[in-house]
Formats: sequence, C-alpha cells, structure tokens
Amino acid sequence: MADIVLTTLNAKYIHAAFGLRYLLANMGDLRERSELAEYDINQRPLEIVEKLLAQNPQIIGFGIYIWNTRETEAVIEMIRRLAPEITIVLGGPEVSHDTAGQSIVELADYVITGEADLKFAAVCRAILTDDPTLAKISPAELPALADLALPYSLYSDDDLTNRVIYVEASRGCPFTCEFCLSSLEIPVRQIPLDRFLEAMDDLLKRGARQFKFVDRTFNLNLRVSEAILRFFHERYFPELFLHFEMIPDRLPAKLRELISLFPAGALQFEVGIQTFDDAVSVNISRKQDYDKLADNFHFLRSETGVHIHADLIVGLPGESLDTFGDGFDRLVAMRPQEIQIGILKRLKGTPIVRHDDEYGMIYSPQPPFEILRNREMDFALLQRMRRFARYWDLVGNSGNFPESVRKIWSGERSAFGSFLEFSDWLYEKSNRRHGIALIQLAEFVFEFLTGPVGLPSSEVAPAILQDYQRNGRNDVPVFLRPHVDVSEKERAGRSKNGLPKRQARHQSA
Ligand code: B12
Ligand code: SF4
Repeated sequence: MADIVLTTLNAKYIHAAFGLRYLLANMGDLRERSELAEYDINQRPLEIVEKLLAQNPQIIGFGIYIWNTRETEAVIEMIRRLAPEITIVLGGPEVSHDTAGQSIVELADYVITGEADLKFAAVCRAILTDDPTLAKISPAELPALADLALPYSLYSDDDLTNRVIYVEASRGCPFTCEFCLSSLEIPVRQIPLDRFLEAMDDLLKRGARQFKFVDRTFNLNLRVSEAILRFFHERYFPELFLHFEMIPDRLPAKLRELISLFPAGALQFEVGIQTFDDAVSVNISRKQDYDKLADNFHFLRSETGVHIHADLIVGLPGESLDTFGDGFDRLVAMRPQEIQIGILKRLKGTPIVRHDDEYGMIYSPQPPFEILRNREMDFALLQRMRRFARYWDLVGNSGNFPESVRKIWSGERSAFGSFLEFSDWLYEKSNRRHGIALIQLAEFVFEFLTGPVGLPSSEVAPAILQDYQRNGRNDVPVFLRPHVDVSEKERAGRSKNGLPKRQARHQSA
C-alpha cells in the first residue's frame, strides 16, 4: 500500500528504471508515502492494472518512453474506468516534447516535462493539498545536480544480481546531432564527483558487477573520465564490466593509457558514428574527425581489450545506398566487434524534421517512428535495409559465426555489397526475419557460401563446424556430415569421460 506509486514499463525485465529511482530518492517528506513498482512491456496490461490497484494509491506517476507508450496507454485506459479517483501524472522523454494533443496525455491529469527529479514531489504536494493553481502541463526547471539525492541505494540486491545497473556521472550533451533527443539538452552538468564515486563504492561493496553509464559522452570531461576509470581500475576484479557511450574522435594519451590497463572484456565502448558521409554529417549537424576516429579504433583494437560496439544509422537525410555502403565497408575494415545498424527514428522534439520536405522524409506514425521512405531510399530499399540490419545482428554481431562470416565477403569484395546479397538471398529462402534457429542459420550460411559465393565445401564446412561447435556442442549437423570426417569431429568434441568438453569442465569446477 502506498499513497504515491511511481511506475513504468521497462523495455525488458533486465532494464531497471533509473529515472524513477531518481524521482523516488528525491520525494523528501513524501518519501515514506511513496513506492516504486516496475513492470515490462511484455507483461499483460490487465495484470499490471491489477497490481497497481492493489496498492490503493492516490497518485500514480508513469514514466513514458518510446518503447512503452502504447502499452502504458492501455493500462491507463483501464485504470481510468476502474478507479477514476486516482490522479495520474505522466513524465519522461516521450511526453516531454509535442506534449499537447498526444492521446496518452489526454488520458492523464498532469504531465511534467523534462527532468522531474524534484518537480514530481512538488506536483504531488500540490495535488494532495488541492492547489488550484496547478496547471495540467508543468515544465520542470533543470535541477542543479548537486542538490539531488542520489538513487543508488534504491537498487535492491535482486536488481544488483539480475538487472542492468544504470549509473550517471553527468547529464546533457554539447553536440547537436539532429536525430537525437540529447541534442536538446545542451548544458552538460556533472554530478559532484566525490559523491558519485562514493555511491559507486557502495554499489561495489554490495556486489554490483556490471555498470552501464548513461552519460551521453563519457569522454567529454577528461578529468572526470580519468578519475572514474582510475577509481574502477584500483578496485578491479575479474567479473567487473563497465559500459560507456563515447564520441569516437576524442581519446587523448592519458585516457588511452588508463584504458589499456584494463584486461580484455572489462570495458565496452558504445561508439556512435552514424555516418561516414561528409554531406550527411553536415545535414544532421554532426561534426566528426574521421582520421582521428580511425586512429582511435586502431589503437583500441590493437592495444586494448575493449569491446567496441559501433553504431551506424540507415535513412539519414542525403544518405544513399552507395554512401551508406562505403561507410559500412570503412567501418568493417576498422574491425569493431559489433556494428549496430539502426534505422532512423523521428523522435519527438528533434530538429531532424527540418529536412522533411527537401529530403522527402516519410516516417511511420507508430512508435518507434522509423523512416519508411526518403528521397534517396524508397520503401522497398528501406525494407531491404531493415532485413540487412536484422540478419547482420544474427550473423555478424551475434558472435556465432566468427570463422565463417568473413567468407561472405572474402577477397576483394565489398563487405556491404556481399552481405546485402546474402541478406536478399536469405530472405528469399527463409521468408522471415525472426525465429530462424541457429542450426538452420548455419545451414543457410553454408548453402550461400558454397552456392552463390562459389567456395568449395572443403573450405566452408570446417569453418561452419568450428563455429557450430565452439559453444561446447559436439555433434556434427546433418547437413555437414557428407563434407567432414564425422567420427573424428565428434570424438574431438568429447572429453575423456565422454561428455562434451564444456560440460566436463563445469563438472570438475
Ligand atoms: C537505458 C536506455 C534504454 C534501455 C531501456 C531502459 C528501460 N528502463 O527499459 C534500452 C537499452 C533497452 C533502450 C532502448 C531504446 N532506446 Co533508450 N535510452 C536509455 C538511456 C541511455 C538511459 C535512460 C536513463 O536512465 N536516463 C537517465 C534518467 C535520469 O533520465 P530519464 O530516464 O530521462 O528520466 C528523467 C525524465 O525523463 C523524467 N521522468 C522519467 N520517468 C518519469 C516518470 C514520471 C512520473 C515523471 C513525472 C517524470 C519522469 O524525470 C527523470 C529524472 O530527471 C536514454 C539516454 C539517456 N542518457 O537518458 C536512452 C533513450 C531514453 N532511449 C531512446 C531511444 C530512442 C531508444 C530506442 C528506440 C533506440 C533504438 N534502438 O533505436 C530503443 C527502444 C527500445 C524498444 N524496445 O523499442 C531515446 C528516447 C526517446 C523517447 N522519446 O523515449 C533516449 C532519450 C536516447 C536519445 N538520446 O535519443 N534505451
Ligand atoms: S548522438 Fe550522441 S553526441 Fe550526438 S547529440 Fe546525441 S548523445 Fe550527443
């Protein structure tokens, strides 16, 4: 039971709602009357309504994001009918821009736009005292981060073991990439470093192992990034894992030095590149130094064990299939472990809309508002690129095909052109993007490499088998049996006691 319930539907169970924890930590005198209740978008709205009503709240605050608008709307519609006396307050990025007129906003009593860490408690106080001056939509003044209570003690022990732990040393971004919501949050503000590190120390003592920094650009304030890396390096232990979002062209010597102290697998950098085309970069107001970027990638791949997750976007204004393909090839040559291909989304409030007429930008009206067509890429081509992105995830990023994937573009062939050919071929064969079992996928890769690519099965089969068996499997799939020496391969995959090698290792541990 609680008078005020703070809730949201996370994208998946493993993602904890960090923003809500900030709100709860800053409820002040209302803290005792408030509770957090998290759900995820895969739960049934009826079940969520039942649980929320069981808390008998006077006020429910919902965190609204691009991934949960539709599902949350279904929840609110039912609450409105079952318990119209409950006051509903909305906040979060999806209702912070183009607020008026949204159907979810019509259903709510109040909306707070922007960073509501302090404003939510103020609005609740006004609601509980029937303040007649309270407007339906209240913009939150930017809170001074030094005034905020930090939320980290609100991660439960269960969160620490089962969920992604988000942390934040700064807010805001000084860059102006037009597709990104953070480009609107220009002033970059730091959480006082000593308090932040103290909180990290507590989390470590409580058993946190993996930290995902949500700072828009971790390597912006080098004094702070160095202090944070040094702090974690001094406390390093084998399961520690730190994820940071970085700008790719800023890695001075001191930072490099610190980064290279971490063992392989401890650091992951999410590096937004988005485009390699100069004209497109200008269109989206993103400045990048591609030479520095290449040099930094070279350093990270050759002298550190950092896992690089690099992002490109399909569908930016002015980006054609050729320019995107050239960029993809450049990126493949830099050897990041993962390349995430995102499809452009029109996020509410972002200035990318200024290109709508000139570049014929047509977006889906449904969340996540992805581009359907533009001047350079028609609908059919964007559909092909959606499949490319999906299949790239399955084959290129998944880590399931390290030996065989590069054979798709062996020799002088363009990685992009070859993988696009594979993607078109795979769609024709399978007629689906989802639900392809790993063994089926392995067979498709085998068929493509020995068919359209024309490689001999004597070269392809061992590579596919090695990929297939690398996670401890020891059987030889039926489609490979005619091409490999089955008895030798199955024996090689077994330990002395006859169990698959991986299983045997676990038994003796
Ligand atoms: C963690 C995260 C995710 C997680 C999900 C987290 C979860 N809980 O489920 C994952 C990785 C799955 C994810 C995915 C995506 N994300 Co994301 N993500 C973030 C990220 C990095 C951190 C969020 C956070 O904790 N911020 C820190 C807290 C303090 O801020 P906050 O959450 O905004 O909360 C404040 C306010 O919004 C408000 N508030 C929040 N809740 C409430 C509730 C009430 C009642 C009130 C009054 C106020 C309020 O007050 C809070 C405190 O100031 C943000 C970027 C960022 N750094 O914020 C992007 C961000 C939220 N994501 C974004 C996008 C676009 C996506 C994707 C579409 C990206 C993609 N793949 O193309 C996907 C969609 C997923 C899907 N399934 O469809 C956009 C949001 C767009 C939107 N309108 O919602 C953001 C802002 C990134 C950006 N700069 O453009 N994301
Ligand atoms: S894409 Fe990255 S660098 Fe650009 S505005 Fe968004 S957070 Fe900042």
